[in-house]
Amino acid sequence: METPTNLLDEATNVLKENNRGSYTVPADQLYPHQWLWDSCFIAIGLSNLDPEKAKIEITSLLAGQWHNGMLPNIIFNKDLRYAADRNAWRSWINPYSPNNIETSGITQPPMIAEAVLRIGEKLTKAKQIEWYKQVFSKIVKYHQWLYTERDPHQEGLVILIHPWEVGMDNTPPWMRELNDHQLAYWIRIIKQSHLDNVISLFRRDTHSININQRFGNIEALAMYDIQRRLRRKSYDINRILDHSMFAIEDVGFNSILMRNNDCLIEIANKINKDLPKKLIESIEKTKVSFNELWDEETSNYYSRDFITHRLIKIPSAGSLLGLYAGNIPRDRAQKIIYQLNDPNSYNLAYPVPSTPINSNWYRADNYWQGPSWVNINWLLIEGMKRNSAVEMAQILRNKTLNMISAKGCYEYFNPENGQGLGVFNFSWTAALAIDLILNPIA
Ligand code: 9WN
Repeated sequence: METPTNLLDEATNVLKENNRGSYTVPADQLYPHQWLWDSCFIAIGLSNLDPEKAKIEITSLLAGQWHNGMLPNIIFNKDLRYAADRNAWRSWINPYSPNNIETSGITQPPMIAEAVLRIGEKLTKAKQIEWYKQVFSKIVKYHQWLYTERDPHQEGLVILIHPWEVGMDNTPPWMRELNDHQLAYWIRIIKQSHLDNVISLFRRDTHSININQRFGNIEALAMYDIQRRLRRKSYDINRILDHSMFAIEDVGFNSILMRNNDCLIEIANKINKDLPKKLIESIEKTKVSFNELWDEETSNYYSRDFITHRLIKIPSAGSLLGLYAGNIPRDRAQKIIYQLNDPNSYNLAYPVPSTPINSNWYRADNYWQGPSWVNINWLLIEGMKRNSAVEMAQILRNKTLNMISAKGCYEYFNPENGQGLGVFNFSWTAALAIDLILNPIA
Protein backbone atom coordinates (compact mmCIF):
# COMPACT_ATOMS: atom_id res chain seq x y z
CA MET A 1 0.00 0.00 0.00
CA GLU A 2 1.26 3.50 -0.81
CA THR A 3 1.71 5.76 2.18
CA PRO A 4 -1.14 8.27 2.07
CA THR A 5 0.95 11.40 2.57
CA ASN A 6 -2.07 13.67 2.26
CA LEU A 7 -3.67 11.86 5.14
CA LEU A 8 -0.50 12.31 7.18
CA ASP A 9 -0.63 16.09 6.64
CA GLU A 10 -4.35 16.23 7.20
CA ALA A 11 -4.17 14.22 10.42
CA THR A 12 -1.23 16.27 11.72
CA ASN A 13 -3.29 19.37 11.09
CA VAL A 14 -6.30 17.99 12.97
CA LEU A 15 -4.15 17.47 16.05
CA LYS A 16 -2.73 20.98 15.72
CA GLU A 17 -6.20 22.52 15.41
CA ASN A 18 -7.53 20.57 18.39
CA ASN A 19 -4.58 21.39 20.62
CA ARG A 20 -5.39 23.67 23.56
CA GLY A 21 -1.86 24.22 24.93
CA SER A 22 -1.17 21.41 27.38
CA TYR A 23 -3.77 18.99 25.98
CA THR A 24 -5.79 18.12 22.89
CA VAL A 25 -9.59 18.11 22.82
CA PRO A 26 -11.26 15.13 21.08
CA ALA A 27 -13.06 17.59 18.77
CA ASP A 28 -13.83 21.27 18.72
CA GLN A 29 -17.35 22.22 19.98
CA LEU A 30 -18.83 18.82 20.89
CA TYR A 31 -15.95 17.66 23.11
CA PRO A 32 -14.26 20.77 24.57
CA HIS A 33 -12.49 19.06 27.53
CA GLN A 34 -9.68 16.54 28.02
CA TRP A 35 -10.78 12.87 27.97
CA LEU A 36 -8.72 10.02 29.43
CA TRP A 37 -8.49 7.35 26.75
CA ASP A 38 -8.67 9.95 23.96
CA SER A 39 -5.52 11.61 25.28
CA CYS A 40 -3.74 8.24 25.51
CA PHE A 41 -4.49 7.53 21.83
CA ILE A 42 -3.56 11.11 20.94
CA ALA A 43 -0.24 10.75 22.78
CA ILE A 44 0.47 7.49 20.92
CA GLY A 45 -0.01 9.34 17.62
CA LEU A 46 1.96 12.40 18.72
CA SER A 47 4.87 10.27 19.94
CA ASN A 48 5.70 9.58 16.28
CA LEU A 49 5.95 13.26 15.42
CA ASP A 50 7.03 15.01 18.59
CA PRO A 51 7.52 12.88 21.73
CA GLU A 52 7.89 16.02 23.87
CA LYS A 53 4.35 17.07 22.94
CA ALA A 54 3.12 13.56 23.71
CA LYS A 55 4.72 13.84 27.16
CA ILE A 56 2.86 17.10 27.77
CA GLU A 57 -0.46 15.44 26.82
CA ILE A 58 0.10 12.68 29.41
CA THR A 59 1.47 15.02 32.07
CA SER A 60 -1.69 17.09 31.72
CA LEU A 61 -3.81 13.96 32.21
CA LEU A 62 -1.90 13.03 35.34
CA ALA A 63 -2.48 16.52 36.79
CA GLY A 64 -6.14 15.51 37.10
CA GLN A 65 -5.34 12.42 39.18
CA TRP A 66 -7.35 12.15 42.38
CA HIS A 67 -5.53 11.79 45.71
CA ASN A 68 -6.80 8.19 45.91
CA GLY A 69 -5.21 7.39 42.53
CA MET A 70 -8.24 7.58 40.22
CA LEU A 71 -7.73 9.07 36.77
CA PRO A 72 -11.02 10.74 35.80
CA ASN A 73 -12.51 10.28 32.34
CA ILE A 74 -12.86 14.06 31.91
CA ILE A 75 -10.74 17.00 33.05
CA PHE A 76 -12.81 20.10 32.46
CA ASN A 77 -11.84 23.11 30.43
CA LYS A 78 -11.64 26.01 32.88
CA ASP A 79 -13.41 28.45 30.54
CA LEU A 80 -16.48 30.14 32.03
CA ARG A 81 -18.60 28.86 29.15
CA TYR A 82 -18.33 25.33 30.55
CA ALA A 83 -19.42 26.02 34.13
CA ALA A 84 -22.55 23.92 33.60
CA ASP A 85 -20.51 20.86 32.54
CA ARG A 86 -18.29 21.14 35.63
CA ASN A 87 -21.24 21.78 37.86
CA ALA A 88 -23.06 18.68 36.65
CA TRP A 89 -20.28 16.62 38.25
CA ARG A 90 -19.19 18.81 41.20
CA SER A 91 -16.14 16.63 41.74
CA TRP A 92 -15.07 18.88 44.63
CA ILE A 93 -17.65 17.18 46.88
CA ASN A 94 -15.31 14.19 47.12
CA PRO A 95 -12.34 14.81 49.48
CA TYR A 96 -10.00 12.92 47.15
CA SER A 97 -10.60 15.15 44.13
CA PRO A 98 -7.56 17.15 42.98
CA ASN A 99 -6.97 20.72 44.14
CA ASN A 100 -7.84 23.49 41.70
CA ILE A 101 -8.77 21.12 38.86
CA GLU A 102 -12.35 20.14 38.14
CA THR A 103 -13.01 16.67 36.79
CA SER A 104 -15.68 14.02 36.43
CA GLY A 105 -16.01 11.39 39.17
CA ILE A 106 -15.56 8.21 37.10
CA THR A 107 -12.77 6.70 34.99
CA GLN A 108 -12.25 5.29 31.44
CA PRO A 109 -10.24 2.41 29.89
CA PRO A 110 -6.72 2.36 31.37
CA MET A 111 -4.66 2.94 28.21
CA ILE A 112 -2.08 5.16 29.93
CA ALA A 113 0.73 2.64 30.57
CA GLU A 114 0.70 1.69 26.88
CA ALA A 115 0.90 5.38 25.88
CA VAL A 116 3.73 6.07 28.34
CA LEU A 117 5.67 3.04 27.12
CA ARG A 118 5.36 4.03 23.47
CA ILE A 119 6.43 7.60 24.12
CA GLY A 120 9.49 6.24 25.95
CA GLU A 121 10.39 4.08 22.95
CA LYS A 122 10.76 7.25 20.87
CA LEU A 123 13.19 8.89 23.33
CA THR A 124 16.95 8.51 23.80
CA LYS A 125 17.89 5.97 26.47
CA ALA A 126 18.63 8.61 29.13
CA LYS A 127 15.47 10.59 28.43
CA GLN A 128 13.44 7.41 28.35
CA ILE A 129 14.52 6.45 31.88
CA GLU A 130 13.88 9.99 33.09
CA TRP A 131 10.36 9.90 31.53
CA TYR A 132 9.44 6.55 33.00
CA LYS A 133 10.69 7.62 36.44
CA GLN A 134 8.67 10.82 36.20
CA VAL A 135 5.34 9.07 35.73
CA PHE A 136 5.83 5.58 37.18
CA SER A 137 4.45 6.06 40.71
CA LYS A 138 1.34 7.82 39.41
CA ILE A 139 0.47 4.99 37.06
CA VAL A 140 1.13 2.44 39.80
CA LYS A 141 -1.25 4.42 42.01
CA TYR A 142 -3.91 4.34 39.30
CA HIS A 143 -3.67 0.58 38.83
CA GLN A 144 -3.75 0.16 42.63
CA TRP A 145 -6.89 2.28 42.76
CA LEU A 146 -8.51 0.11 40.08
CA TYR A 147 -7.96 -2.95 42.22
CA THR A 148 -8.69 -1.53 45.68
CA GLU A 149 -11.82 0.44 44.76
CA ARG A 150 -13.11 -1.47 41.78
CA ASP A 151 -12.36 -5.05 42.71
CA PRO A 152 -14.11 -5.07 46.09
CA HIS A 153 -14.23 -8.86 46.42
CA GLN A 154 -10.64 -9.20 45.18
CA GLU A 155 -11.69 -11.46 42.34
CA GLY A 156 -9.28 -10.02 39.80
CA LEU A 157 -11.91 -8.37 37.60
CA VAL A 158 -12.51 -4.64 37.81
CA ILE A 159 -16.08 -3.29 37.92
CA LEU A 160 -17.49 -0.26 36.13
CA ILE A 161 -20.36 1.84 37.45
CA HIS A 162 -21.39 3.97 34.47
CA PRO A 163 -21.57 3.24 30.70
CA TRP A 164 -19.30 6.24 30.11
CA GLU A 165 -16.50 4.35 31.90
CA VAL A 166 -16.55 1.68 29.17
CA GLY A 167 -15.72 4.35 26.58
CA MET A 168 -18.30 2.71 24.28
CA ASP A 169 -21.26 4.52 25.75
CA ASN A 170 -24.26 2.79 24.19
CA THR A 171 -22.66 -0.59 23.54
CA PRO A 172 -25.44 -3.24 23.42
CA PRO A 173 -24.68 -5.29 26.58
CA TRP A 174 -24.71 -2.15 28.74
CA MET A 175 -27.83 -0.78 27.09
CA ARG A 176 -29.63 -4.06 27.64
CA GLU A 177 -28.77 -3.97 31.35
CA LEU A 178 -29.74 -0.32 31.54
CA ASN A 179 -33.13 -0.86 29.93
CA ASP A 180 -33.92 -4.07 31.79
CA HIS A 181 -32.79 -3.19 35.29
CA GLN A 182 -31.77 0.39 35.77
CA LEU A 183 -34.39 2.73 34.37
CA ALA A 184 -35.74 5.00 37.11
CA TYR A 185 -39.54 5.08 37.38
CA TRP A 186 -39.75 8.64 36.01
CA ILE A 187 -37.74 7.62 32.93
CA ARG A 188 -40.06 4.63 32.41
CA ILE A 189 -43.03 6.98 32.49
CA ILE A 190 -41.42 9.24 29.89
CA LYS A 191 -40.62 6.17 27.78
CA GLN A 192 -44.14 4.75 27.98
CA SER A 193 -45.77 8.07 27.20
CA HIS A 194 -43.43 8.68 24.23
CA LEU A 195 -42.46 12.10 25.58
CA ASP A 196 -38.79 11.45 24.97
CA ASN A 197 -38.62 13.60 21.85
CA VAL A 198 -38.88 16.68 24.06
CA ILE A 199 -35.49 15.75 25.53
CA SER A 200 -33.87 16.56 22.16
CA LEU A 201 -34.47 20.22 22.88
CA PHE A 202 -32.05 20.04 25.82
CA ARG A 203 -29.32 17.96 24.17
CA ARG A 204 -26.24 19.78 22.90
CA ASP A 205 -24.90 16.79 20.94
CA THR A 206 -27.99 16.27 18.77
CA HIS A 207 -28.02 19.91 17.67
CA SER A 208 -25.00 19.23 15.49
CA ILE A 209 -25.24 15.45 14.94
CA ASN A 210 -28.25 13.50 13.71
CA ILE A 211 -29.79 11.63 16.66
CA ASN A 212 -29.71 8.38 14.64
CA GLN A 213 -25.93 8.58 14.96
CA ARG A 214 -25.97 9.14 18.74
CA PHE A 215 -27.56 7.35 21.70
CA GLY A 216 -31.34 7.75 22.09
CA ASN A 217 -33.11 10.18 24.39
CA ILE A 218 -34.13 7.54 26.93
CA GLU A 219 -30.54 6.35 27.10
CA ALA A 220 -29.31 9.94 27.47
CA LEU A 221 -31.71 10.45 30.39
CA ALA A 222 -30.68 7.15 31.96
CA MET A 223 -26.98 8.03 31.74
CA TYR A 224 -27.66 11.42 33.26
CA ASP A 225 -29.70 9.76 36.02
CA ILE A 226 -26.90 7.33 36.91
CA GLN A 227 -24.42 10.20 36.99
CA ARG A 228 -26.73 12.13 39.34
CA ARG A 229 -27.03 9.10 41.62
CA LEU A 230 -23.25 8.71 41.73
CA ARG A 231 -22.91 12.39 42.59
CA ARG A 232 -25.42 11.99 45.42
CA LYS A 233 -23.10 9.36 46.87
CA SER A 234 -20.15 11.77 46.40
CA TYR A 235 -18.47 9.20 44.11
CA ASP A 236 -17.74 7.08 47.20
CA ILE A 237 -17.61 3.47 45.98
CA ASN A 238 -18.71 1.97 49.33
CA ARG A 239 -21.85 4.08 49.41
CA ILE A 240 -22.47 3.36 45.74
CA LEU A 241 -22.19 -0.41 46.13
CA ASP A 242 -24.29 -0.35 49.33
CA HIS A 243 -27.13 0.88 47.19
CA SER A 244 -26.51 -1.91 44.67
CA MET A 245 -26.20 0.45 41.75
CA PHE A 246 -25.03 -0.57 38.29
CA ALA A 247 -21.82 -2.66 38.56
CA ILE A 248 -20.50 -4.66 35.61
CA GLU A 249 -17.22 -6.47 35.05
CA ASP A 250 -16.72 -5.14 31.56
CA VAL A 251 -14.84 -7.42 29.17
CA GLY A 252 -13.32 -4.64 27.03
CA PHE A 253 -12.11 -2.65 30.02
CA ASN A 254 -10.57 -5.68 31.70
CA SER A 255 -8.87 -6.69 28.42
CA ILE A 256 -7.30 -3.25 28.19
CA LEU A 257 -6.31 -3.44 31.85
CA MET A 258 -4.55 -6.79 31.26
CA ARG A 259 -2.42 -5.41 28.44
CA ASN A 260 -1.67 -2.23 30.38
CA ASN A 261 -0.64 -4.26 33.43
CA ASP A 262 1.97 -5.85 31.19
CA CYS A 263 3.08 -2.41 29.96
CA LEU A 264 3.41 -1.24 33.58
CA ILE A 265 5.57 -4.27 34.40
CA GLU A 266 7.74 -3.45 31.39
CA ILE A 267 8.17 0.16 32.54
CA ALA A 268 9.06 -1.05 36.06
CA ASN A 269 11.71 -3.39 34.63
CA LYS A 270 13.23 -0.61 32.53
CA ILE A 271 13.83 1.53 35.62
CA ASN A 272 14.62 -1.36 37.99
CA LYS A 273 11.66 -0.77 40.25
CA ASP A 274 9.45 -3.35 41.92
CA LEU A 275 5.68 -3.21 41.78
CA PRO A 276 3.92 -3.47 45.18
CA LYS A 277 3.36 -7.13 46.11
CA LYS A 278 -0.41 -6.73 46.45
CA LEU A 279 -0.64 -5.21 42.97
CA ILE A 280 1.33 -8.12 41.48
CA GLU A 281 -1.08 -10.54 43.15
CA SER A 282 -4.06 -8.70 41.66
CA ILE A 283 -2.45 -8.65 38.22
CA GLU A 284 -1.94 -12.41 38.38
CA LYS A 285 -5.52 -12.92 39.55
CA THR A 286 -6.87 -10.97 36.56
CA LYS A 287 -5.14 -13.33 34.14
CA VAL A 288 -6.89 -16.29 35.78
CA SER A 289 -10.30 -14.67 36.35
CA PHE A 290 -10.52 -13.33 32.82
CA ASN A 291 -11.19 -16.94 31.75
CA GLU A 292 -14.52 -16.77 33.60
CA LEU A 293 -15.75 -14.28 31.01
CA TRP A 294 -15.51 -16.94 28.28
CA ASP A 295 -18.69 -18.72 27.20
CA GLU A 296 -17.98 -22.10 25.65
CA GLU A 297 -21.44 -22.47 24.13
CA THR A 298 -21.22 -19.36 21.95
CA SER A 299 -17.39 -19.22 21.77
CA ASN A 300 -17.20 -15.64 22.96
CA TYR A 301 -16.03 -13.43 25.82
CA TYR A 302 -18.72 -11.35 27.55
CA SER A 303 -19.13 -8.77 30.30
CA ARG A 304 -20.53 -10.05 33.59
CA ASP A 305 -22.92 -8.73 36.20
CA PHE A 306 -20.91 -8.13 39.38
CA ILE A 307 -23.57 -9.27 41.84
CA THR A 308 -25.10 -12.30 40.11
CA HIS A 309 -22.02 -13.32 38.07
CA ARG A 310 -24.33 -13.80 35.10
CA LEU A 311 -22.64 -13.32 31.72
CA ILE A 312 -24.36 -10.69 29.58
CA LYS A 313 -24.34 -12.70 26.37
CA ILE A 314 -24.59 -9.95 23.79
CA PRO A 315 -21.59 -9.68 21.46
CA SER A 316 -19.94 -6.28 20.96
CA ALA A 317 -16.53 -4.78 20.17
CA GLY A 318 -15.59 -5.35 23.83
CA SER A 319 -15.90 -9.12 23.27
CA LEU A 320 -13.10 -8.93 20.68
CA LEU A 321 -10.59 -7.10 22.85
CA GLY A 322 -9.35 -10.27 24.51
CA LEU A 323 -7.12 -10.31 21.45
CA TYR A 324 -5.46 -7.08 22.60
CA ALA A 325 -5.20 -8.33 26.20
CA GLY A 326 -2.61 -10.94 25.25
CA ASN A 327 -2.33 -14.01 27.49
CA ILE A 328 -5.54 -15.64 26.22
CA PRO A 329 -5.55 -19.31 25.16
CA ARG A 330 -4.66 -19.85 21.51
CA ASP A 331 -7.90 -21.57 20.55
CA ARG A 332 -9.92 -18.65 21.95
CA ALA A 333 -7.84 -16.12 20.04
CA GLN A 334 -8.52 -18.16 16.94
CA LYS A 335 -12.25 -18.10 17.57
CA ILE A 336 -12.15 -14.30 17.76
CA ILE A 337 -10.14 -14.20 14.56
CA TYR A 338 -12.69 -16.48 12.92
CA GLN A 339 -15.49 -14.02 13.75
CA LEU A 340 -13.42 -11.12 12.42
CA ASN A 341 -13.12 -12.98 9.12
CA ASP A 342 -16.78 -13.96 8.94
CA PRO A 343 -18.88 -11.74 6.60
CA ASN A 344 -22.00 -12.65 8.64
CA SER A 345 -20.39 -11.26 11.74
CA TYR A 346 -17.65 -8.59 11.70
CA ASN A 347 -16.11 -8.83 8.24
CA LEU A 348 -17.97 -6.01 6.45
CA ALA A 349 -16.68 -3.77 3.65
CA TYR A 350 -15.37 -1.15 6.12
CA PRO A 351 -14.53 -3.12 9.25
CA VAL A 352 -14.61 -3.49 12.20
CA PRO A 353 -18.25 -2.85 13.13
CA SER A 354 -18.72 -2.17 16.85
CA THR A 355 -21.60 -4.69 16.87
CA PRO A 356 -21.69 -7.74 14.58
CA ILE A 357 -24.13 -7.55 11.68
CA ASN A 358 -25.92 -10.74 12.79
CA SER A 359 -26.90 -9.17 16.12
CA ASN A 360 -30.43 -7.80 16.68
CA TRP A 361 -28.74 -4.73 18.11
CA TYR A 362 -26.79 -3.89 14.94
CA ARG A 363 -27.49 -0.44 13.45
CA ALA A 364 -25.00 0.68 10.82
CA ASP A 365 -25.01 4.41 11.68
CA ASN A 366 -25.58 4.36 15.40
CA TYR A 367 -22.60 5.26 17.57
CA TRP A 368 -21.30 2.12 19.36
CA GLN A 369 -24.02 -0.19 17.99
CA GLY A 370 -22.60 -0.72 14.49
CA PRO A 371 -20.14 1.89 13.17
CA SER A 372 -16.42 1.17 12.84
CA TRP A 373 -14.13 3.11 15.18
CA VAL A 374 -10.45 3.68 14.50
CA ASN A 375 -9.37 3.11 18.11
CA ILE A 376 -11.00 -0.33 18.17
CA ASN A 377 -9.32 -1.19 14.85
CA TRP A 378 -5.98 -0.05 16.29
CA LEU A 379 -6.42 -2.23 19.40
CA LEU A 380 -7.37 -5.20 17.23
CA ILE A 381 -4.40 -4.67 14.90
CA GLU A 382 -2.14 -4.75 17.97
CA GLY A 383 -3.96 -7.87 19.16
CA MET A 384 -3.63 -9.61 15.80
CA LYS A 385 0.11 -8.91 15.72
CA ARG A 386 0.52 -10.48 19.13
CA ASN A 387 -1.61 -13.51 18.23
CA SER A 388 0.30 -14.55 15.09
CA ALA A 389 -2.23 -13.02 12.67
CA VAL A 390 0.23 -10.60 11.07
CA GLU A 391 -1.25 -10.78 7.58
CA MET A 392 -4.69 -10.01 8.94
CA ALA A 393 -3.25 -7.09 10.89
CA GLN A 394 -1.75 -5.75 7.65
CA ILE A 395 -5.09 -6.01 5.87
CA LEU A 396 -6.99 -4.26 8.64
CA ARG A 397 -4.35 -1.53 8.80
CA ASN A 398 -4.70 -0.86 5.08
CA LYS A 399 -8.49 -0.94 5.13
CA THR A 400 -8.54 1.45 8.09
CA LEU A 401 -6.22 3.92 6.39
CA ASN A 402 -8.18 3.74 3.11
CA MET A 403 -11.43 4.35 4.97
CA ILE A 404 -10.03 7.47 6.66
CA SER A 405 -8.29 8.70 3.47
CA ALA A 406 -11.55 8.52 1.52
CA LYS A 407 -13.72 10.57 3.90
CA GLY A 408 -11.44 12.32 6.38
CA CYS A 409 -10.89 12.07 10.13
CA TYR A 410 -14.47 11.35 11.19
CA GLU A 411 -15.37 10.12 14.66
CA TYR A 412 -16.77 6.82 13.29
CA PHE A 413 -17.73 5.23 9.98
CA ASN A 414 -20.63 3.29 8.47
CA PRO A 415 -19.19 -0.26 8.15
CA GLU A 416 -21.19 -1.02 4.99
CA ASN A 417 -20.49 2.03 2.83
CA GLY A 418 -17.64 3.81 4.63
CA GLN A 419 -19.59 7.03 5.15
CA GLY A 420 -18.07 9.30 7.81
CA LEU A 421 -20.28 9.79 10.89
CA GLY A 422 -20.34 11.77 14.14
CA VAL A 423 -18.01 14.76 14.39
CA PHE A 424 -15.45 15.69 11.76
CA ASN A 425 -11.76 16.24 12.60
CA PHE A 426 -11.81 13.84 15.50
CA SER A 427 -8.49 13.66 17.31
CA TRP A 428 -8.02 9.93 17.98
CA THR A 429 -8.89 9.07 14.37
CA ALA A 430 -6.15 11.50 13.30
CA ALA A 431 -3.64 10.37 15.91
CA LEU A 432 -4.03 6.66 15.22
CA ALA A 433 -3.95 7.26 11.45
CA ILE A 434 -0.54 8.87 12.01
CA ASP A 435 0.58 5.90 14.08
CA LEU A 436 -0.62 3.40 11.46
CA ILE A 437 0.95 5.31 8.56
CA LEU A 438 4.33 5.67 10.22
CA ASN A 439 4.52 2.10 11.53
CA PRO A 440 3.95 -0.27 8.64
CA ILE A 441 3.64 -3.87 9.74
CA ALA A 442 6.72 -5.81 8.74
C1 9WN B 1 -19.14 10.88 27.04
C2 9WN B 1 -14.71 11.84 23.87
C3 9WN B 1 -15.63 10.72 24.33
C4 9WN B 1 -14.97 9.34 24.17
C5 9WN B 1 -15.95 8.21 24.37
C6 9WN B 1 -17.14 8.42 23.45
C7 9WN B 1 -17.77 9.78 23.73
C8 9WN B 1 -18.86 11.05 25.54
C9 9WN B 1 -20.16 11.36 24.81
O1 9WN B 1 -16.81 10.81 23.54
O2 9WN B 1 -18.26 9.83 25.06
O3 9WN B 1 -17.96 10.70 27.74
O4 9WN B 1 -20.52 12.52 24.77
O5 9WN B 1 -20.79 10.43 24.34
O6 9WN B 1 -18.08 7.41 23.59
O7 9WN B 1 -15.32 7.00 24.10
O8 9WN B 1 -13.93 9.22 25.09
O9 9WN B 1 -14.26 11.59 22.57
